[in-house]
Amino acid sequence: MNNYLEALKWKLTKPNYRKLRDIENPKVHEFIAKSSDLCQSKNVFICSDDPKDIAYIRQQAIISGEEKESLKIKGHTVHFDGINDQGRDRKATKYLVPRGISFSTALNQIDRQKGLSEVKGLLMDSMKDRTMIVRFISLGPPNSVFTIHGLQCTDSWYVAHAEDILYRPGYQVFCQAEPNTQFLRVLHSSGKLNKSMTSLEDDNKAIYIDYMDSTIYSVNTQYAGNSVGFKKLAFRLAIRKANYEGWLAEHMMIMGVHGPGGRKTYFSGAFPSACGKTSTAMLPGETILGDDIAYIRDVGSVARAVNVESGIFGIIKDVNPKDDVSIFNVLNNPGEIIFSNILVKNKKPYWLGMGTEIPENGTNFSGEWHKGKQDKDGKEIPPAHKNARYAVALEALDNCDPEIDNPMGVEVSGIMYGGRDAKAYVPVQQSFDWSHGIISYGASLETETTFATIGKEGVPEINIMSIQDFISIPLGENISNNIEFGKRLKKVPIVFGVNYFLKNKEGQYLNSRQDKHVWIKWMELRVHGEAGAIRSPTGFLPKYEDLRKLFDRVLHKEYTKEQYIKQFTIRVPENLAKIQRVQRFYQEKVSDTPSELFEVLDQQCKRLIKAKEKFGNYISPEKFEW
Ligand code: SPV
Ligand code: MN
Repeated sequence: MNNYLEALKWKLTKPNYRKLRDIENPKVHEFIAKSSDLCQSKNVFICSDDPKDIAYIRQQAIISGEEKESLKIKGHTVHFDGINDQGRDRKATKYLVPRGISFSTALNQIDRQKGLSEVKGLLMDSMKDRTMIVRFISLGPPNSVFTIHGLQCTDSWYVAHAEDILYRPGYQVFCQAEPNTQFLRVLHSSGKLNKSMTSLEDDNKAIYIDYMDSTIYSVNTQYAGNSVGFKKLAFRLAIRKANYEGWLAEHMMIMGVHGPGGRKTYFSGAFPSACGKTSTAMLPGETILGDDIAYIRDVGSVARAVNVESGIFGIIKDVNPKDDVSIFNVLNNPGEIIFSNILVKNKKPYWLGMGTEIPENGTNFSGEWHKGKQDKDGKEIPPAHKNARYAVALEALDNCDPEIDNPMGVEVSGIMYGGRDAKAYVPVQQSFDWSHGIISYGASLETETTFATIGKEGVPEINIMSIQDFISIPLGENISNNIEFGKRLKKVPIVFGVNYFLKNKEGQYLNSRQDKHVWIKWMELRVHGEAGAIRSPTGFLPKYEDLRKLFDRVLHKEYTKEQYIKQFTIRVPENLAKIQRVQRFYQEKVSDTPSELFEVLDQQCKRLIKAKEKFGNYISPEKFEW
């Protein structure tokens, strides 16, 4: 028996001791023992993959009050986060870096020693009268080339329960692994709690990433994006690992798109939070394999992808019976779901944009709520938070893709990038080649901040490949890794740029939410060479006739030439201004930008200027047809 296991013995019941003893990796014992010692937990619960352990966690989440069984439908519970803990907290999230290292001025970083003593100070004694729960997770399907092992210690039963819904169990994986297997570690504490069981000291929130030790510390927060370690926290470490090993860890959904003759073609897509990623993956008639994080590897010179997770932590705002049939049904039927930050009234959940009238009072993240209630700054509190969410297992959806646990992943034929861009990019376009797509759609992804992160909404920013917040290496390296990855493949996925948020001069959206389904079907045809395209300065555009047929077939909607021209007009000044912002960003903030990025953007500028000289500032797509 090693010393760490011995040291833990008095905090473990016999069954828990046995569970831990069956994992031979001494580093596992060490991390648990040191975490428990730092946080001074009263005892330690080791969660195996046994359904009894999982049921115990769920029950404790309710007994502790972190979740409430205040909803009528069986299996549904509600969790509330504190009023200042309703999204991913960028300010509180920092990379611990050794002295002399700098990733980019675009990232939050802190001297490693200083950060470690700060966060350990906050964690010290935080679990004094609580149980520390230990969860083992397999990121990606177990026993596959994609698998990464994860271990989290937390004092939140809610976090431990959410992990059960969102991730694949990993206890057996740890038991079977070699004693020296590498794994990611997360230590989380909700910190002091108030009467409603939400983190009290949110001013002292800290989410620190120690990449040197593959460890993440998170304290004084409960919002899942800051506390469920296998979501964005482990993702930050995975991006780093992927970069060094030559594969990709991406903020991407994965979906199977159904084409003519019953064929299915897989696409992955990167969108910043609250920009349509989940709703794309869930399109009716298609299959969803993942909605948030993908690992993509070169397997036999082909890009293959797995979903790192097995559940969805989805935005519930605007989920309505018309646009989101499948998930709306899931949310209204028995089954295990954790709702967070919604409004509860008469045992029913309510959220913004659900298509039903919302009551004027009830219980929400602010406690007892009534219309007109204000926060301490005099701001009106909405009935449900915009970033209210649901956590549900993917297998609850009737269109969950059957390949979800395939250890080889699925072959990715197309990759899409999309942000909130009101002005420049057309709704869908295909890149000229891999590098052009990675650079002018992925690395140039511009968007507006949304409610999914704490802070002001609607602020335009560059969000490289939609993973700006998670890149834990010099930013230029990440772009080079992407470019090189595609260049090594024999069968290169086609890269598309999409934009669901294009507006006219009057500020109205030019597309409806359903239109994305047509863009997806067009991409599927393009992958198989079954739709034409027009070569524009920014990429290949769809032809009107192809879209007209698809609108008719997919949405039973008439699609006029006028709509097409408005949506696919190349807006030269807006495109040039966008490129300039992107160039400036890389010149000022990313000292290791690969020269190819500037070359590709330069060529795009030249093409735009040439087109402008010939056709003017706003160019109908038909002008490029010949
Ligand atoms: C997102 O906001 O991109 C999410 C939820 O997927 S979070 O866990 O907060 O990252
Ligand atoms: Mn996400």
